[in-house]
Amino acid sequence: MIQLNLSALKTLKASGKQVPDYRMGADVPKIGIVHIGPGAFFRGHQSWYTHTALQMAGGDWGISCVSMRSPGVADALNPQDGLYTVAVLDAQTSYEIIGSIQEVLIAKEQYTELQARLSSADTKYVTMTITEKGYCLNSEGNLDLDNDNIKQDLAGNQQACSTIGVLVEALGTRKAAGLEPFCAMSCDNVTDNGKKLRNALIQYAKQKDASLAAWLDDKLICPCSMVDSITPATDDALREQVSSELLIKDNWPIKRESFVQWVVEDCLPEDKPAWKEAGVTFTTDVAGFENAKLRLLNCPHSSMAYLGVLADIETVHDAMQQEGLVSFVKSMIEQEIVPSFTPPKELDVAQYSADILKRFQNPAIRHLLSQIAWDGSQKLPMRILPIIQQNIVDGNPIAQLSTAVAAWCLFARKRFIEKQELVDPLAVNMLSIAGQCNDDAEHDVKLFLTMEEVFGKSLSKDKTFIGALTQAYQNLLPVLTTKNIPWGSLK
Ligand code: CS2
Repeated sequence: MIQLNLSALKTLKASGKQVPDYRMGADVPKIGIVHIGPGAFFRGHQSWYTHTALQMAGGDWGISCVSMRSPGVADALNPQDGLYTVAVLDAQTSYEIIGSIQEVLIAKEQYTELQARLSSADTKYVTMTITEKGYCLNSEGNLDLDNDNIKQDLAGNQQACSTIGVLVEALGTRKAAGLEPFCAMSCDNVTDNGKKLRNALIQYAKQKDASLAAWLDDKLICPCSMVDSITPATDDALREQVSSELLIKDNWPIKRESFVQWVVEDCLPEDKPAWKEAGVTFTTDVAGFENAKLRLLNCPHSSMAYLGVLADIETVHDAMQQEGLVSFVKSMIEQEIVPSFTPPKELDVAQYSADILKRFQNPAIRHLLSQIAWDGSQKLPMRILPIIQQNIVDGNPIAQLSTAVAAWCLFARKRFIEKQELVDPLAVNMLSIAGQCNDDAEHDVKLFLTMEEVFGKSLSKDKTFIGALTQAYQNLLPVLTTKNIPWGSLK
């Protein structure tokens, strides 16, 4: 068993094993891209697209990754030259060694190097997968100036700890050096992700330096994008599978389904990797694709996660074996989600939705519902609540979507009752509310609706929503003790 690194690849190649790697024998490329948040999704998706682009068209685009919090990815990938395996687990299983990552920096300890990378003339793109909470937005989608990290960064007496603060510092350095801004690309499940990122950067700059904010408003390009591939967290089973299949020790392989899609707003600078050749879709209507994906994949995902965890169901595949849950999700899609938005003209919504449910059936992918349940306070405002708001305006039903929100409330209570960790930036608030619940539906729902960071000012006071959520909560309440979802009584 040899450690995965360039020399290991050369050995493997010499052995005749098919180990495609664009860096085999090539010079180490320039760093043209800095990526913030090198988690599993990025390494199964954008980093794979850039690697594929290099395989197809060559070039010297290399990625410098930045971990804003933990050293785990750096400790795993740096000893193996940034190389790692993507295992595609679907009807067929395949492995590919990805070579687009050149280094992983740890922001806290390597802040000077990080700023040097971001302000280098070579760096043309900064991409990010920092999850919904990483943008420090309020419920209106603007920069939350009361966010602890933003306040600390604006105070300016220590190195920045928020992505927004780190990027604006580097953009200021680029402006002073007479360079153009880098193109900043959000690759998260955030509605209008490029617009919100751009606004947050400019709103932050306005607090520090009005001329920088004006320069950014004039020059900064932040394309919107929609990203999609089901990429569960890595587990030891995958590490063992990769080492026995490839005869190498990969510290942190990635697994994902075969489906992968990246839709990017067609406003990028000319100079870019061959992403189009690699299969990236460039379009002016990202919003349509983003709406379709958030509403037809992520909304059902979260609904299944909270209902499934309440019923002690473990994975998405397991949930798809539960007839009651599947018919509830299908009915929610048809009755309440599809009527809520206008899809891109080229998208066959029925087929797209059916394909997503088929992807959820993938028996080779063990996607934990408890992982999808993370950060619900940040996900609901992106993937469930906007649909409810739209349906109220349009006079369309919201009962099943309200059941999904009620399931999130009861999920918080389950975590409180069972003293289990609740992974969410608002966990303290959620658990405090859960601890005050007394099974009176009106009382309990009123408590959860005090979370204006989640529900916003209008929805938390909307009588139609309050009524529907209270009814849904009442219907679902027995599950806290029975762990049995009363599918028949759910709308
Ligand atoms: C999931 C997403 O964890 C979650 O919230 O809904 O990560 C989902 O797997 C991806 O958006 C699929 O593209």
